[in-house]
Amino acid sequence: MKDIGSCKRHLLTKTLAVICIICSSLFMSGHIAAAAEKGAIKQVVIDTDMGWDDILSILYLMKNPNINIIGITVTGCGETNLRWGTIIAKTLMELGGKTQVPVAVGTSTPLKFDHVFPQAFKSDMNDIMGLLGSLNPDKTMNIDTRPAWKFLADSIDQSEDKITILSLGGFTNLARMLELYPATHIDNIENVYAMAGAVYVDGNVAMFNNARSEWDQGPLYSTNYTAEWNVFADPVAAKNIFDSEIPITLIPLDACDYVILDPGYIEKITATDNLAILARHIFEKKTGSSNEGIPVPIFDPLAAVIMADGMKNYQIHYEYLDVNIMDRMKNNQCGKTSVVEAGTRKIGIVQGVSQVQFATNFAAVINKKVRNE
Ligand SMILES: [Ca+2]
Repeated sequence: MKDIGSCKRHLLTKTLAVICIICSSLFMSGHIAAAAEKGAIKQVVIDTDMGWDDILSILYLMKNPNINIIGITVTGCGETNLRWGTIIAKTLMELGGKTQVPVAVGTSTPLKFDHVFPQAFKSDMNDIMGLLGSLNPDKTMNIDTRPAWKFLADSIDQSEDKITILSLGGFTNLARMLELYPATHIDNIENVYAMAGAVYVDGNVAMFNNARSEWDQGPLYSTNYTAEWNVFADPVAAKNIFDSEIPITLIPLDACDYVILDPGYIEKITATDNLAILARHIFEKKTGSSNEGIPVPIFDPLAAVIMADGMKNYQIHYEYLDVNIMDRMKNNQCGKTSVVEAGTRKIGIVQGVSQVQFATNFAAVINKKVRNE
């Protein structure tokens, strides 16, 4: 029979051991929490053609506490002319007090072909549908001296944390990086989230071309019912990226078609800072005087919200994809993205998304206070 002193000592030892375990697990969970916190903030380069939906995406990301924008790279192969796209990118950073974020300039020349948005449309986008002149930021910044592809390569190579790339305007800048800087440490890319492609649904080239007579550019465009614009703008660049080892998550038209641009978004924006007001005005313009006369998906902001983990529930599956790179004047399918049997690396394809979840998260973030001001 044990004496009472021995029992007490035993109890004390056991209690101390339990306290130690609790302390150490608290300490560990503190470490894990800190690591999770650090890991939760994504280091993002936004590669963009600076259309109306790119701007909405950037405004959302500038206000998103989970995102650190480490640079903007601009392409002139999409919705705006390169010079104006660059001015808009710079103006947005100035407007949000983020003049430390570099803006680097890409190119207006695709790897192959000359598939362009009609200049009448680009001219409307070049001054943000008439809104650019009203933006008067009180701080100014310089443009980065490196071309977009060098900036991308440097950012990927030099970052301690993995880099996330949000691709909103075709793959020209990224493809040039692969071509000119093949030694770039692409294993330091967490993922490329790209609004691009139409995998199981129709594309949007013919639909857009045929929506207005001043946008009609002939049969290369008017017969192309399969390609999505960001791939059509530089099909070879898209093919090269799909054929690479880079991890990719596509937000194609298959997903975007669920989230149609709607005037209902306007009343959800209640914040009154410069960035929220601009977002509100863009929704007003794009559903008003600059509407396309056809149902228009939200496009890029959906990719931004998914990249920023703003939507938890959506369908994604993984396939090898190829891109058609042959132009023809009848039944043109250049830029079509197709599932194929084999390839270098499977690509994540987002399909089913919730319009309600998108709208809720987008409004919640855009109504937050501006950070870093
Ligand atoms: Ca875009």
